[in-house]
Amino acid sequence: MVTRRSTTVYLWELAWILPSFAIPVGMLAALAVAAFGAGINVTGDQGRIDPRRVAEHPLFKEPGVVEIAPGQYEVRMTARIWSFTPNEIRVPAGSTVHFWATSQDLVHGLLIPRHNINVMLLPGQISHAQARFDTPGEYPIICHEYCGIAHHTMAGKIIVEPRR
Ligand SMILES: [Cu+2]
Repeated sequence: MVTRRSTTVYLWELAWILPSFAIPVGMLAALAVAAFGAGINVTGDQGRIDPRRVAEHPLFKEPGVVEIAPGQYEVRMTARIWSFTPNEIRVPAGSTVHFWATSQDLVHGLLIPRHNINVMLLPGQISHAQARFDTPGEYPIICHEYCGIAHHTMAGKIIVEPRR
């Protein structure tokens, strides 16, 4: 007598097993695209400093914009109620800007719309993020962590000048 083996069970198993492989593989691919393709990165542990002595730290002694290499700029930024220092940044189009920022008092945010900058600024925690500015124009720098009564006034701007 020949016993017929039904394949139905295997098909159902496959129907569950395949997505259980495909979903994590798809998520891993999305992560790789976000990290390496779109340049989305999370800030790592760039170090902690005493928030009361931010002004003494070599990185934040003189907040401002420094050209570190051709087309590469470093912004050393401090945040406090309710302002960013510097609050106006000028770079030529095509620049990569490395932001080093920290907060001197409470939790602030550093958000630059249409760019991959979305950082929480914690008191005494050094944050780092970088973005490329290719299109000339004016981009707002926004504090997007509620930081008190005048939170809505806490803003700055990045002016991307046409390439000379
Ligand atoms: Cu703020």
